Amino acid sequence: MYYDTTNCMPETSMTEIRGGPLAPQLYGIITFSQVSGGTEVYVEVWGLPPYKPAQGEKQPIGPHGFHIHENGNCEVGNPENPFQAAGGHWNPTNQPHGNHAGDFPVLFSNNGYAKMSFFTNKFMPQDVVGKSVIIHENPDDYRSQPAGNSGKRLACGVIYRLY
Ligand SMILES: [Cu+2]
Repeated sequence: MYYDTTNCMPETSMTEIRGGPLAPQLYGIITFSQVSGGTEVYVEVWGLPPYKPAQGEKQPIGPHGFHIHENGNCEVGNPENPFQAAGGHWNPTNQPHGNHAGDFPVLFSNNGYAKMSFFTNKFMPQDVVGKSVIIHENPDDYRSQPAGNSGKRLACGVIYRLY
C-alpha cells in the first residue's frame, strides 16, 4: 500500500531577514506554519539597534514596526532610505493599516535580540510566498496611514515555500 504524504504535510513557508545599510548586523529567521484555523508565525531576530527614546520631533528607535510588504524584492536601492523595492504593505483585502493581513505585532529588542510567536487567521503560509517581510526603525502606531509611521526600513527578507 502506498501513501502519498504530501497532502497531509502542514504548509510551511519561511524567510531569512537581513539588515541593510542602516542595520548591517541584523539577521533573523521567520517561519510561517499552518496550524488549526490559520498560521503560527515564529520570529527570531539578532542585531537590532539599541532602543532610543523619542527626542523632540524624532521618533523613538524601537519597538520596531514589522510587516509583510507586497513585493518579494529586497534590493537595497538608496542606502539612506533602503528597501523601497519591497513596495507598500501587502493588503489583499483592502483594509486600513492596523488591519492589513500582514500587519504584525512590533518587535521588542532585548539587547538586540527579539523572539516572538503569534497566531493569525488572515493568511495561510502559502499565501505569503513571494512577498517580503520588513523590519522598520520606529514603532508602528497602528493608526497612521498607510504604514503606521514606522519609519525607515532596517531589514528585508523574501518569503519562500518550505513545504
Ligand atoms: Cu512595513
